[in-house]
Amino acid sequence: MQLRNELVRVEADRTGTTIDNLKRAFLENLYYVQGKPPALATLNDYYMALAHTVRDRIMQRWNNSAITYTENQSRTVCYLSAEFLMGPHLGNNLINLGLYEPMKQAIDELGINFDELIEEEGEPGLGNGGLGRLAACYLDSLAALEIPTMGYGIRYEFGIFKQDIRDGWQVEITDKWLRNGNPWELARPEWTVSIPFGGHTESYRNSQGVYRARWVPAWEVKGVPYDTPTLGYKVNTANTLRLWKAEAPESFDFQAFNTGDYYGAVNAKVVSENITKVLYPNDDEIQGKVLRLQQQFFFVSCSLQDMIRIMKGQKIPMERFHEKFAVQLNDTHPAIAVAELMRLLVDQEFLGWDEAWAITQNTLAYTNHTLLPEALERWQIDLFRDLLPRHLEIIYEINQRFMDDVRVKFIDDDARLARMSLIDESGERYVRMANLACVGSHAINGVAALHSELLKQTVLKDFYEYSPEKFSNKTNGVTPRRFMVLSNPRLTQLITDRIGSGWITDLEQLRQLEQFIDDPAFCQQWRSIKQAIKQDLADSIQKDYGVDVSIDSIFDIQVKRIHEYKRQHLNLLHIITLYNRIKANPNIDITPRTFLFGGKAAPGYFMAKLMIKLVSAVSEVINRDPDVRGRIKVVFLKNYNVKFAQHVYPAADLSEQISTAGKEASGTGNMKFAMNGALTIGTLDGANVEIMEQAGEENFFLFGLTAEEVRERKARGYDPKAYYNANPNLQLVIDRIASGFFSHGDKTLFQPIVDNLMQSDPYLLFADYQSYVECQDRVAEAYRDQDKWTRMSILNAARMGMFSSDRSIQEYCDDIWNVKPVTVKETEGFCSAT
Ligand code: GLS
Repeated sequence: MQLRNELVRVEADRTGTTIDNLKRAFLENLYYVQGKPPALATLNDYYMALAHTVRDRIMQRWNNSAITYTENQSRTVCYLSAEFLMGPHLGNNLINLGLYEPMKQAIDELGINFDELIEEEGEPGLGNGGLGRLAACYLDSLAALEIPTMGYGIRYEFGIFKQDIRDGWQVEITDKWLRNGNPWELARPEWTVSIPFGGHTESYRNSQGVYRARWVPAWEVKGVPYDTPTLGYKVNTANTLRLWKAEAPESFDFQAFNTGDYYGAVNAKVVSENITKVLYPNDDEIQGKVLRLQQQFFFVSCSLQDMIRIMKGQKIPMERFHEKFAVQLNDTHPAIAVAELMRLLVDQEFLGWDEAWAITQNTLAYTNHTLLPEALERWQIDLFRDLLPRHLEIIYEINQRFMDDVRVKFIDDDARLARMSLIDESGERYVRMANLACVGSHAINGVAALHSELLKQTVLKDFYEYSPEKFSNKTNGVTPRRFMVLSNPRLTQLITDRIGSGWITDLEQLRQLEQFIDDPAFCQQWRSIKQAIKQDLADSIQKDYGVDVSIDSIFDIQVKRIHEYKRQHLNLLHIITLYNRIKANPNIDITPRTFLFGGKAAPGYFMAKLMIKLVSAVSEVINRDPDVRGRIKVVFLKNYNVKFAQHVYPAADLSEQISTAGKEASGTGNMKFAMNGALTIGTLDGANVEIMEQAGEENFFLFGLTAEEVRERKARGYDPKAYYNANPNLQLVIDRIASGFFSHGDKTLFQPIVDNLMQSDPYLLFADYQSYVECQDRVAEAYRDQDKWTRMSILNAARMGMFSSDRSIQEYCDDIWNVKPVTVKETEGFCSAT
């Protein structure tokens, strides 16, 4: 059956963009999609009507992109990631469509508060933090750069938990983000795939009498794709984020049902659907649970099978898989793709091993996102074999060939062979996913210059020595559309008034702002915008927490996942130091500060949760102590997420990037703060190094040991007590915590933190304490000269051009993916594809 290729004129209510069109479209969607007359409509109904009005205006671009890519058989980037932390879609889509202002006007004219509708949208929290948000920024830039792209991931029914704070403790609440429906996605059940699990393998002879292997799985689940468009900024490109939902096969229950085992039959359905039920809430740490491996294999197999379907649909021979697709592995979470692509090509498409291997290596590339040993993924052999018996065979085969190559390249070096093997045999046996990713990829990269160097010197040293040509650095970036244009409209306006709007897609143009640092009017505007944004945040803090904060204080902000290596507790040591100074001399002249914290702790991470409790405990004492006289305020902002982040970055004066050097792979919050004119206090860690290089040392508050010094200090035998004994201020801080001063006299509550620091201090807080406090004193001093501070703020923003994700993505396109932009054609009406 084939529709005649007729041109259909589309109704203005679907695509029109005059204020009148937009108003009519909104009312129509309210009536016909939400099924509500205005008199009965809720705020959510209004939001949904607006979302549908926007979605209608995306469809033409989305369909035209699909048609263009299909007709041109375009080379396509497939970004495989277990996490996509997209944030709210509505405002962002309006920005990318260039419809933000007209839509605001239309909605306001209808007497509805547009900003409230924007705030009404929840967010799909399908990620933990930086890694998932990076994937989202990259989709934005890929579309902006008109690169044909598929994002592939998991449609978790429950995303990252909602965080409440009760009595100072984190409480986790499930995130039912799909409760009110999701207007941004379309289910595509027609492209459902089947995912096998368990069972055994066997060999058989094919019709030519050749032995082949075959997997006889014990069970299977269906993968149903749900598509969300990802728009490029003011271009026709609309790419697809395809997230997979696990469902039970329709026929699964017949046997059990016929034998009367109704419960067993239904239970099988529950088990299948569990696979995509919930996101594991750990950042920078693995969860060695079988369900996690199921999730990984599930979405990888769904995605690779989908690519094969697309190849066949476009009649491209399978030998050209690597020419059609560039597949990026976002960390090792999708590393099973190495074995799965081999299985699909060899067992199902009947390619020879060597040809399949060349295709696999040429297709895949791997990004490493962390050096932390607790994040290196490995799977127990038995668990792995039970779930993926054929993949274990394939991995053994890859390993045997690989070991043979290493053996001749590095002769008589058994220790090296043992380290590089895909199988860890030092004790209990494991499959090493980073090794698998390295061997199966043609390119390997870290996410900041320092991190990429350390990768070569430490965790991936052997792989670097074996194939140095595979390694490169791709420093992370963030999208200026969401993190400047959408979240900071006032600054965006000021900048655009001065230098035009070219910077939005070419962030280096912000350099032009440097010419205005001696222009008092510009500086004054810059400063008053910052103050106005701080006032908005202050108002919301007053409303939500009942705490008064002054916009004349330094807004000193640390928002990120709570982790010992990120050292929120070092920040606290400084706060308590200031407090002790005030207690010792209540009339001391200190620069007022508002310390804001935000971030989630992994539910099973005891120390991180105790750190949240310590922030709350310290804030309770300080905020109400009359001696402080409001000069210091401390607030823990609950449920930090993308939506809230958009209000936080623009309001910051000071960005805390204080991880132990060598531990933070890159960081991306550091970039978002600096773009919005915050100054950074930080260590030489991750991308801080490059941020300081760009901003200039004189515009950056640097403290602490370098990664090299940290290594030396540890090698020499680090003794935190020596620092404690030598530093009376540090002593007083620790003693106050230990004494129960912040815990209503309870000496045991924070003892785990105190003991950890006194006995081992694995993240060297004590070694960096003095340097940090002195640096914070320089911050306080600098803030007193508002003119100078404002100039530094402008220079920071002006020099952050390289941290646009457009730059990062351009580098991936040129050096790793070898992919070029494809301009999507514009049509007036729409027509059926022929
Ligand atoms: C992370 C790193 O910890 C961050 O430093 C990095 O910015 C981010 C994106 O590359 O990846 N790795 C991880 O497991 N979670 C992260 O946020």
